[in-house]
Amino acid sequence: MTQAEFQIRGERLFRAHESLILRRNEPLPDSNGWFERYRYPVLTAAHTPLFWRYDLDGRSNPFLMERLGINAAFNVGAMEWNGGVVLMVRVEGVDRKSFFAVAESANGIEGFRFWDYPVAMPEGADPETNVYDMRLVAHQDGWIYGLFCAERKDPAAPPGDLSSAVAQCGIARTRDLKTWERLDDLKTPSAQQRNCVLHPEFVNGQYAFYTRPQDSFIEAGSGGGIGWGLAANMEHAAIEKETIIERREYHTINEVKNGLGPAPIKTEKGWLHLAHGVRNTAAGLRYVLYCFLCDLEAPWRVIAKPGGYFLAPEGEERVGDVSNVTFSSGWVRRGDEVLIYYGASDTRTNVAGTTVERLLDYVANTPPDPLRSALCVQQRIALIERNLRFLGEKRS
Ligand code: BGC
Ligand code: BMA
Repeated sequence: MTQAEFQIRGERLFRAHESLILRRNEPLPDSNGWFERYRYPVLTAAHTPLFWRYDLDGRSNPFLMERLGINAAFNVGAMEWNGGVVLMVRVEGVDRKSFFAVAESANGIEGFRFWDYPVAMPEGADPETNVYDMRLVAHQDGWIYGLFCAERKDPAAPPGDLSSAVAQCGIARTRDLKTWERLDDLKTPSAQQRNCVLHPEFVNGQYAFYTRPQDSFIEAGSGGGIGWGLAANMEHAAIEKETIIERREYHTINEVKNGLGPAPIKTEKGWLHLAHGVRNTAAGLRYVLYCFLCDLEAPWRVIAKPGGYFLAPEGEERVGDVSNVTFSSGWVRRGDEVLIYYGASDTRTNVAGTTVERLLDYVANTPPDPLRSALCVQQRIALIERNLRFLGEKRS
């Protein structure tokens, strides 16, 4: 490659990257009233800075090739930051290892730009192989906590098994999202943990956690669903008693697994939750998002839970490294507005917009899953009768 060609290729790369970041986003025409999806993903692998991937020096990289490729940018934590929005992104290299990096935008729907450096998360005494899916929580105690999955190869796996792992909840805290203090992994009565989330307020003077106990790496097994437990401190957080507050059910959207998404949003009607539910199919696992509401004073008590999913993979979201997956670990409340960030098929990050008022109406007035076809038909007939009566009255 001549110097001139190198130059032209470089300029083209930078122009394309900049126009991707400056691309305007727009809400898609309303679907069913629960939320509006935005047209474009807010983050993809291509959004990561070119200087994270290329060696930009023609002497050491005469072909201007990528030296450290990025595979995906998904499953983000989220919070407000200086009047804008920051996402704590699960960035995955082409080597399959994930790490965390902050991307910031003024309005939360477009213009996300990564900070110059990814997070250099300190390792603990027993270094993990992979970290992913951080939930960011600005806690009442003044710290910003990141809870994430820390995954290590299962030491008990037989020699030929290079897949079995042990998943635990890693914990770190920061004030500026740049310097992180690593704390002990969360201790619970369960063999493994994924999808642990810190409740933003003290409960009875203690730190409160949502957990997701599991027997082994993939199977939730006897781990019946989303758990709840208290810990006296964060430095050596240990939950002695883990109670299941949101159970998996046969033949529902979360029959195989479920887990909390982001930390709940506090409203006057209760704590609003977004979770994921997983079922198995002949085509593999299907991950969808669902909502429920918990009591304001007793956050471990579910008081409303609409039947079925809230958001499921659609269109190109359905396809990616792990297809048929929507997964959320971050949302942001700005006034009445709520921006829901969700990973699509373990590849990219999308956003949907709604409001607290609409979400509260949705959780309060969407009928629960009656768990049997016959009862589902009755539920629907009740709606049809009400509507036909109403339409008849309107006509006469
Ligand atoms: C992957 C996660 C996945 C988990 C369970 C991990 O190795 O990194 O994305 O959720 O396995 O399948
Ligand atoms: C999980 C999660 C996610 C991922 C999903 C689908 O268990 O923790 O990281 O999106 O599997 O692969």
